[in-house]
Amino acid sequence: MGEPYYLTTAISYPNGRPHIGHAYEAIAADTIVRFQRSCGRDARLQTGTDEHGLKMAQKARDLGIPAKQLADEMSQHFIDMCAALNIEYDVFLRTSEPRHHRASQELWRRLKANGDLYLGRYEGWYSVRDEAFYEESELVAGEGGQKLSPQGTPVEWTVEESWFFRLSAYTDRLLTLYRDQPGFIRPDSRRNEIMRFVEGGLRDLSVSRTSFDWGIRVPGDDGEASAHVMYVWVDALTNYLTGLGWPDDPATFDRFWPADLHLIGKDIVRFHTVYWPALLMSAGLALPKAVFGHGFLLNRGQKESKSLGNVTDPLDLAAQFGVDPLRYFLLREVVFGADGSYSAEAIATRCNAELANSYGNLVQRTLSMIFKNCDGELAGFASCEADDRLLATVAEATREALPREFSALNFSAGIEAWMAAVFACNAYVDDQAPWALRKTDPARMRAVLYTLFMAIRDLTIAIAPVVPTAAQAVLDQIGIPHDQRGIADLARADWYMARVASGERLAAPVAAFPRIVFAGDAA
Ligand code: ME8
Repeated sequence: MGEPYYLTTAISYPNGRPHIGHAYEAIAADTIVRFQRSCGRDARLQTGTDEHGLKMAQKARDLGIPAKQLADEMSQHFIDMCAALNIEYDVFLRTSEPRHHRASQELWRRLKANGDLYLGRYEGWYSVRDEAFYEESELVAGEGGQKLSPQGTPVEWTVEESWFFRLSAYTDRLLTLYRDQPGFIRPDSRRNEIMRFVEGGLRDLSVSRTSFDWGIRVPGDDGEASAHVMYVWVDALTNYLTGLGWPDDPATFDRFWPADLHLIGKDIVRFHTVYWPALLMSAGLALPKAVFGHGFLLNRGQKESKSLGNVTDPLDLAAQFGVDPLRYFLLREVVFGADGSYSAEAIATRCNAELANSYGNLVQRTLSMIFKNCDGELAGFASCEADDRLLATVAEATREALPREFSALNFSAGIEAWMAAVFACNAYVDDQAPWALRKTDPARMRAVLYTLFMAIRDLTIAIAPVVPTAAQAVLDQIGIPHDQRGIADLARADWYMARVASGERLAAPVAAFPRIVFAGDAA
């Protein structure tokens, strides 16, 4: 078994159906774990739904149904989204599960035992939409002068008896963490933002509520029922531990904790890099190695909203363009960490140029020529000398550049290096014109096709984490066994020798990426 690698996404609020932002995060996370597995690691992905709190309670009340029913119905849409987008998670955690209640209460007991919880009275601004407390100084004025959170959501004045967590006591330890581990908060722009916030001084955090009961009960002394439920973020963050079986299953927990990466959006970096490490320090648990705050996806540059009428269902996009093209587009088009924009035209244009016309065409014409001109026989290649220069270009892109960039979560840069190698292969085909060599120099034609065949193997294995279904179909056509499809296996040629030895022929190829035709397509 390879080295463990534990990746988590945010757990989504199931107060509505999944939107493009949820799909984006899930696709990025799935690509990371597939890439880590391809490199030989024992990678584990956890995702799920964040089902408690006022936001869920209010939505359920508006719909006239119990909160649990809302959570049950909506979380199923998130599970369905993962299935539709080919997200290979290991755990889908719902915070309403009993095991999660147990874990959250255990965390609470530890904070209490450490002397970090005390009873007080909360008076301040709260945003239900963000499930967050804000300082007066953070608020901005909306149209008509009403107060809004920095995220632009409504806030209400809240006065309530509450448990407090001594966050202020962790200010120095948090600043030391950010200084000693510069990679803890990524990208750097988010790190600077958080450091400024913490340097400004931290107040103790209100961590329980008494005005509603849709949440996890605060454990009372001597087992008596408490009137408090936990602040939803305390319970939500604990999900990362619950999914590893904490506190009941030390074997899994010890293997995978601390997490290698919490992948989240930029709006919730504060919860993950200030509150979460402080809670873990108090509970005596190790801290995650890194938190990455990705950017927001915008629909033609605009935030999606019901009032603008521009809300896109990610599953409609997947149905229209295909799951693999959608995955490819999102990771290729947007610099990971920055905000990005998408539109149907942009998806079609990008995928047609790169997946259909470049990579797909390379595969299709190479395999067709092997099928037609060589009767699909690979045996004839055995004595061929490959063109080392082209293969060196491909190897550099697929064994070095793409893995290096993907390890650093620079998906667009990794794919760009890969694309440059695809272009080099297509230029090689045009230059060598193997179709013309059939009559004039059949031995040379075989050498050219053999070179391309090996290049396609590398290119396909490298890009498989991004476009898993299409890549697996190409690897099936080429005949690489399932257990030899990793980046770690790129140098192996034994599968090829085995194919030659068995005398198996290549079948007529099936297009990996047909051209996307869509209504707005002028071509
Ligand atoms: O924040 N583009 O849940 P959530 C990209 N329950 N990402 C986006 C986005 C967009 N337009 N909109 C949202 C929560 N996201 C909490 C998390 S974790 C312990 C609790 C991202 O359903 C957002 O940043 O509002 C977050 O990472 C994820 O989608 C879920 O958002």
